[in-house]
Amino acid sequence: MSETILTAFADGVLTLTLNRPDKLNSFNEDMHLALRAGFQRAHDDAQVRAVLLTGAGRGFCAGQDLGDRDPRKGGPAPDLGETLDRFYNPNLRLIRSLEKPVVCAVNGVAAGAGANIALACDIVLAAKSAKFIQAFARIGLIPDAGGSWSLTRILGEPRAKALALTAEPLTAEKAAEWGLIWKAVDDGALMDQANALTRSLAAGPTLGLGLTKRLVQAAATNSLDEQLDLERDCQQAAGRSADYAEGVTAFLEKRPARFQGK
Ligand code: T3D
Repeated sequence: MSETILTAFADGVLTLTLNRPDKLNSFNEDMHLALRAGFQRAHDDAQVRAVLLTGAGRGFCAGQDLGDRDPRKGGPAPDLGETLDRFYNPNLRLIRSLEKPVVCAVNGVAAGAGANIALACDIVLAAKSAKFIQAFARIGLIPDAGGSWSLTRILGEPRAKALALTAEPLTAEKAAEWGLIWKAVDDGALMDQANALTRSLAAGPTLGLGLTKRLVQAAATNSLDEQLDLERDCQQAAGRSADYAEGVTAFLEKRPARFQGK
């Protein structure tokens, strides 16, 4: 059986490629667990300074493998609350809590939970031909994998509701125009740009970048006072890092900095 997640490591970048191209990289249990192992490695391994998530073949990810949910096979209705708890939500939490940059290169259609896993990443680049589809409404489900949260926070209720209720495809360019993703790029340039971006983040002051991620995420629920306190604490930690000393020294010596992520 082929691997459902392809893993590669170079220059501080852990690249995780969803690899069920015949099914548009839709999720089965094995792929959930392999993705979780990849993000857990990113948490545990100090050599990993940034993560790049992408898909094999023409799609990024079509969400849940619906072949595994075929009601015609009989049996009781599945407990989808349980599958979210067991499979989707742990991966969402690992991505959001990882204090290292996660870049997502959306190489093709991103539907259902596939779209929302992309949106959980820190910087999303998408091929211009890619589309984001909140496909849940087509099959009687609700937006999961954090979609009801991220769509609403990023886009506001009017656009979040329209996308979720209609399941209308959103082009990559429109997603970028709306601020849902960072950039839509020419298809042929996607992986070069995503690789270059992730490598440059991995070579950066990743301790400070991780703290920055924590701050931006906390801002959504913190009051200004809470956020000012958190900025103080994070700046205190950043100010004690070797990377800060190196950054200032490199500036004064007029040379590129050599950051170590600590
Ligand atoms: O169940 C739980 O645990 C709860 C969690 C749910 C999370 C969810 O993600 S629910 C939403 C599930 N996803 C969908 O509803 C999307 C289903 N797919 C599509 O609507 C379309 O495939 C796309 C719009 C994504 C792409 O359309 P198109 O025309 O480019 O490709 P296609 O021809 O439909 O698909 C190509 C192949 O991939 C095809 O297989 P075949 O006929 O060549 O053998 C198709 O069946 C397969 N495929 C695509 N999506 C899925 C899939 N197979 C299984 N599950 C899929 N989700």
